[in-house]
Amino acid sequence: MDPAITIETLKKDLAEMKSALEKNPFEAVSAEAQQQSNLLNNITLTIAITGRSGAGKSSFVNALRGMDDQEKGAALTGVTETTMVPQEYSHPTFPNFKIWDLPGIGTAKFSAKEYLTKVSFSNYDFFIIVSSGRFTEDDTNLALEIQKNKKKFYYVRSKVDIDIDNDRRSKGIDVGDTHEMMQSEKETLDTLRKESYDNLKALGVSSPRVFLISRWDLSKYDFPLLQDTIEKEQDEIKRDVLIMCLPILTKDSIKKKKVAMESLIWKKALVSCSVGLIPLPFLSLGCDVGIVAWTMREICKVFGLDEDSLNILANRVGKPVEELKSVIEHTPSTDKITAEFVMDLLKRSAMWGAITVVQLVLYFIPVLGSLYGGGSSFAKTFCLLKNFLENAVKDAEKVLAKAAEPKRRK
Ligand SMILES: Nc1nc2c(ncn2[C@@H]2O[C@H](COP(=O)(O)OP(=O)(O)O)[C@@H](O)[C@H]2O)c(=O)[nH]1
Ligand SMILES: [Mg+2]
Repeated sequence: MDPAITIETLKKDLAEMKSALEKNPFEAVSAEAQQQSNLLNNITLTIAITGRSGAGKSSFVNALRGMDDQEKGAALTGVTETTMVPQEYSHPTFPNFKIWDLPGIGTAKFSAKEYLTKVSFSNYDFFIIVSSGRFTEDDTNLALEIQKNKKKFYYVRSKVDIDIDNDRRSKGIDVGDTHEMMQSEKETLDTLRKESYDNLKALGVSSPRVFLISRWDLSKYDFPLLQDTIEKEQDEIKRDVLIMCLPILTKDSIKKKKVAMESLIWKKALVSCSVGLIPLPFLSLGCDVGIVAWTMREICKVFGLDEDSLNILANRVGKPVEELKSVIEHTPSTDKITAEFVMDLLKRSAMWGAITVVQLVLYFIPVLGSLYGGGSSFAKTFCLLKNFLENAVKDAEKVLAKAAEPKRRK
């Protein structure tokens, strides 16, 4: 594994940790790091998708999980709902990220209040109300009730790709005419925005906010804005979980994941090296190599580089998984990332254990000297994880580009 970080960047990378340690005593930061370092296992994020039957709820559930509708374990789409039973769908690689496919509110004639009780509203972090056409009184009554219960909700207008296509056809625009196509798409989106706004206004909503999406391409239209909006309205921990778990759609989503992981790895490194404070098993070379290997596998999952994520992506884009794997240069497959693998890296990582790096870390954050190994284990572990992250980012970008390439004709 080639070093992808330099000493110059190290200082910047440790800034968050330094500022946390300036504000609070080391023990408090360490305890918080312990709690947060395992956020992908400890924190549950639960989203509820609701709306009329046929609105596109189940399809959206699958899209949020990065899945095709035909994937094993995918929510069934195109079926009429007959029961009032909410269905839970976990993320394929992060089981604590749960998306609930709720029955359409119009399925049985309940009031919004009865409906929310029936679907156990308190279980969800927020609601997404989906409609493929006009929103109805059922939708707005539900939103009001959600608000009364101090939860957040977001209106989503689905299937905008169909509206765009219909408008293009009715205007007689040729698909080869990129300029005309883009112009027509913009007009359709403007019309839909105005229509949804007026529609909700007429139903008594004071300042409606509607996000236009297509299940077939979450990187387009308003999905990125929806994601940003939800993230801003979540607390820091849940926001990071959301960022880590949502599918990689663009280079920007890779960037966000990187930032979220950066704030996680110093905590992981601290926990793995806090052996002077808390005795831990599996110790070798001054840090808990088990935690380090686990973190590396987590990084792979967050960046979609593990076997399961790659298979799901291959299925979604209709390409052989080997084609996607062929561009991964730096990240080993997750089954190879074991404690032995980490030990081997630590032994070979001369530069990261170098006196200059340790001195820099200690000069910057002196309290780390109280850790087992006088800070050198921390410096090594942190650099190792940071390096792994940088490499995973590079590979994730290549996989994203490969997945987006047009399919080869047979
Ligand atoms: N073109 C297009 N079709 C969609 C979209 N979302 C859902 N559909 C289709 O609409 C139909 C109903 O979707 P489904 O997810 O089963 O709706 P639900 O009853 O609300 O769960 C299915 O045939 C989906 O394939 C979308 O964004 N674009
Ligand atoms: Mg459904």
